[in-house]
Amino acid sequence: GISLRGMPELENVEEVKASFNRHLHFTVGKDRNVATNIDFMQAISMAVRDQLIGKWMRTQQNYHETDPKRVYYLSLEWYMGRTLGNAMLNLGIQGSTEEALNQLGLAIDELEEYEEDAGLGNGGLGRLAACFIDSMSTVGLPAHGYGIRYEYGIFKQEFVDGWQRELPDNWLRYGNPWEIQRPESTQNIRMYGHVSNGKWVDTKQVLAVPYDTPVPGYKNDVVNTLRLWSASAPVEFQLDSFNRGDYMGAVIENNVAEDISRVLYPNDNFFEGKELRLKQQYFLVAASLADIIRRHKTEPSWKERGWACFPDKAAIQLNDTHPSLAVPELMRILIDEEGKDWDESWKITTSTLSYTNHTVLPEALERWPVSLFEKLLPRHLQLVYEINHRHMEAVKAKYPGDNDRLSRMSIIEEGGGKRIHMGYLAIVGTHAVNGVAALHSELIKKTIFKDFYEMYPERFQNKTNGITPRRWLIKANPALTNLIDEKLPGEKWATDLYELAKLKKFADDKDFMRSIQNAKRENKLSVCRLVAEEYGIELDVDSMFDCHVKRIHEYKRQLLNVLHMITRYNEIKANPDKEFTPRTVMFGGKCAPGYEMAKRIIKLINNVADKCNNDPAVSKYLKVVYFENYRVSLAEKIIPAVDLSEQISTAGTEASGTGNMKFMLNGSLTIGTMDGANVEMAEEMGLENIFIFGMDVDEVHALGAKGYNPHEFYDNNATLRECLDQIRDGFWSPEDPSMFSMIWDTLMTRGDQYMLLADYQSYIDKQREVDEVYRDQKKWLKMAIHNIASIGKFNSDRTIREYAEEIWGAQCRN
Ligand code: DL6
Repeated sequence: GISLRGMPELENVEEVKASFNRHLHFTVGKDRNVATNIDFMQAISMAVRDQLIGKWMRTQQNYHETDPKRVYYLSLEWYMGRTLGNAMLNLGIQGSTEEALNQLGLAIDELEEYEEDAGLGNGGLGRLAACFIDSMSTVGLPAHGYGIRYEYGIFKQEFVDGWQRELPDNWLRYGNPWEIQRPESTQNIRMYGHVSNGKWVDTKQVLAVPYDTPVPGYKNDVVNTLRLWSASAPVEFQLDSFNRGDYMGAVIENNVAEDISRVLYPNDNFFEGKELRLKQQYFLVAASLADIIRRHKTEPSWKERGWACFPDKAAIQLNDTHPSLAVPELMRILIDEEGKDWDESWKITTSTLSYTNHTVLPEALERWPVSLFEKLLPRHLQLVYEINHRHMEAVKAKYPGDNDRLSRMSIIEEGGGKRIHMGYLAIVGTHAVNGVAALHSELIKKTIFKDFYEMYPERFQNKTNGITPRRWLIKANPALTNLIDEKLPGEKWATDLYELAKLKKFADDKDFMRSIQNAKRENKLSVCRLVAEEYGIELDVDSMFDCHVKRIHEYKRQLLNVLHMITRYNEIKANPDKEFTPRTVMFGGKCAPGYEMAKRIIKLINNVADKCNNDPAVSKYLKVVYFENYRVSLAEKIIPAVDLSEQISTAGTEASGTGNMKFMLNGSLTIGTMDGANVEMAEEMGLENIFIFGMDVDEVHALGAKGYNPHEFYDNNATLRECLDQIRDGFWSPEDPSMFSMIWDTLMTRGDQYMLLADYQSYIDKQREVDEVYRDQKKWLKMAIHNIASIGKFNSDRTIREYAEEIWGAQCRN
């Protein structure tokens, strides 16, 4: 059972102890008398880091010597969470480290809690990048991640009287033992200015300083690099102010340049067209491309073939359109700096770049105002116009006379202030576009990118998302890991999750079922302790843990879950003698600070929680917990303890979801719609092992076309009407009866965009069925085992191998 954690080896234990002591004394500069837990955490982190360095240097040296095709993953978000536990796991030294610290009277689990999450992401998109980089190392891809080293990551969420309050996430305050600054690889980035005689002049400068973090593969000696750029003002930044003698002013002005990497924009699935955000995007793209090109110019293949070899040696993946300035930037480098002609430059650009789309929501699609773009990047604007001109000519040639199509397909949108459609630019400027689940990849071909699909069908692909089993099973859930290990000895399954299919034969095995049940119970008890300590709420460990964690967004329909809770509350109150299946409904998630409706949804959940938890007649059957500040490290604690996973977005809105996969891997059952990757999960496990309800995409579209009217559902459903009236009339906010009128309005007078009411009854009915199955633990456990055993496809190693093979043309060496 202990094999995956790494058996403590005596030699290793002694070495870890010595290294820990050395770092505590000489790096942290403390002795045991004055060291704090943060000091201990940092000392052990550096001791572990030391074990990565040799493998890291050997890996990079090997890349240089063998000159393989490299993969570059460009992302504005890297939601890494904590590093220490993951590094120990991938190195196979969890056991020895734990033992070493034990001998010194310290507990590794406790020290790990002192590490800040690297919260450089908002949600799914940023966490996907983090899972991908773990997988890229594990499958042995020569890969590099590029991003921004935000000084402040995603804000810390706090509740004040049930309302969300945002606090700055000063994650670097105590230093970051995992990063190494590389000032010698600093890049000079230019912005603003104007174009004169085809030359970009009078630009402002900012320095991009790289910080590298090692990313180990799972027990394979591969260590890749995540390179994050930090903005720094160049000495000459305010030369004219210096010349004017304003020394103090000049130094203070440096802040403006350094603001570029100050803070992550806290929006998930929402485009905010701010100048600073555009600067961040360009900063990442310009620094990364310059760095990539510099590297390739030192490789042997370059000496022979020059630029001709570039597309054979580099594949650059754009994580959504956020880094899609790579298209005009690479063109600018090739034409303006390298003296290439348009056609050759275009060939190199499009064959090197590829683009992943992560959403069809119109409010999330990036459309930069031309005026803003021109101010910051005047030369790039010229190039975008030229790209569009040639693109328009190609459309004309293929569809002569089709002027509607021509204007629909323009990268430059006219009317109401010109805008650049970055999705269109990304499709035109790359050789591959992919969606993130089968349904989503089909949808983009039929909806937002229909015309582009018709013109370039061969560019469109699907790459169904995945998650890393190392963090989300082995690290997060040792109880379940040990059980799997007993049944599937050897470590094959840790990288090949399809191996778990072999567990199907134990789905009816009484002993195995009991072990699965016990493991879940153990995890639930940990969460009970956490909830008791943090919130003073006593949970019933035997109640069904029903969990809805993700960013708060109307399309994800946390409100539909609220309607279910209120329905349940009303039913319990109306039937004081009836017995119900006890539930603990758990929520977690932040909302964008400016998202008013989402803020009210959070407050409503907290008010419902208060009323339920404080009414003994209700709370024995229904408790509600809203976890504050949901983040990667908290997800690792909560997910293994969940019985029921809520994945209830309106069909066609959630591109994939990845939380859905994390729950499935940890033996939770899912209640969900036929949306995103839920569809493929259902396909893998069979409809008999998942609770699917509601309209599918076709039904959603048909209802929209026919004309959706919330009143039809309100008028014909008394229990639904009661819930909605309570929300409108202040039953859930007696202190301010009109508090939730915005919610009523959204659902009843503003058209209920996400069709909650249409799916309400089907959701309630399905929840009844869930209750019934939960009371039949034998059936429940059998379903849970089938979930775990059907997870194979959702391993991010599988996803990455597909990208490598079908988009990047790069070799996985493991
Ligand atoms: O692909 C990762 C993740 C999906 O699992 C989610 O379904 C999707 O909502 C999310 N998309 C975004 C889009 N943001 N922008 N732009 O975060 O991607």
